[in-house]
Amino acid sequence: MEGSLLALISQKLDDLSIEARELYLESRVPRLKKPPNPLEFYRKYVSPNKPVIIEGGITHWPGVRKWSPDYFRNKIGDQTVTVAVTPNGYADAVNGGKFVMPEERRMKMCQFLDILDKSDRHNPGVFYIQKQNSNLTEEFSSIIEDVETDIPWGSEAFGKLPDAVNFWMGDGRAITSTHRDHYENLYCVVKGWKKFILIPPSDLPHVPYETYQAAVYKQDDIGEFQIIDDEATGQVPWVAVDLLNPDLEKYPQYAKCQTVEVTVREGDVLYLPSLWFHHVQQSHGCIAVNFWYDMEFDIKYNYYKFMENIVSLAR
Ligand SMILES: O=C(O)CCC(=O)C(=O)O
Repeated sequence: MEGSLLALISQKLDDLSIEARELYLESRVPRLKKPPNPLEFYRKYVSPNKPVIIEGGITHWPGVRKWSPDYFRNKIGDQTVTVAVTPNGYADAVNGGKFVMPEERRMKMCQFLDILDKSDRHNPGVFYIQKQNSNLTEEFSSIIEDVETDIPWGSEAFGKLPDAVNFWMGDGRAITSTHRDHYENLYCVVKGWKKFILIPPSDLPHVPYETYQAAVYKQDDIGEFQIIDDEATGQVPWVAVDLLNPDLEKYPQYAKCQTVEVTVREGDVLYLPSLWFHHVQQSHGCIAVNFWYDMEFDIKYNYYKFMENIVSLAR
């Protein structure tokens, strides 16, 4: 009886993701040529929880013309910044059966730029400015005049100012592993490009999860990276499948996910709705700024949490 009930629940969860595709999801992320007005943005994208690209949405920012390694060297070269360092480009990702977080280093911006342009060859590892604590306002306040501190049509649609504004810059080998956030995300590429692989929240039943011991990378005296358990953080549930090389023998249910790929180019804005899974790659030296608006904890959130509970029963 229990087995047949679980099979029935699994079938209904499959139906849910198929129906979401039939009813409202698209196989490609639509592209707008100009910023939407707040009402249109809310009605067509935020309310149905659908991603969209706004081409050229930030080309009026002075940073799109001005930001470059030379400009940063002159303007903020002596500024101390926080950098995530890993041996392989994967920060906050599964390695060797553990969930491994990066070593966080504080260094001058000019040192980081030397490492990025390879004029400093003494630093093995992949360096990525990716601290998500509103680091634009905290660590990059001297260049804030080159951008806007919110996206006006977004803030009007969300009915508030962003909860965090983050600055990202790093190595082309840096990859953000698949995860989801409870934020509405307006992701702006200032230089280079980012490639997102997206999975809609309705595919949650097919996204394999495992629980891993948390750990951090630590570079030792001879330059090798060790993985040290982080007992305080304990066990972390994380997406178990590598979207670039999915192991379908181990995780056959992943084959039912329908991923959508989208490249965000210089000057473009991606609206990444809350709870969508995302995996991110980038061009070398790519610079981005993103705005996180905490999602509404409304009926949509309630339904999603309910689905999470049902999925954990059926797994
Ligand atoms: O740009 C990246 O590497 C990751 C972005 C991301 O995960 C986010 O904005 O939530």
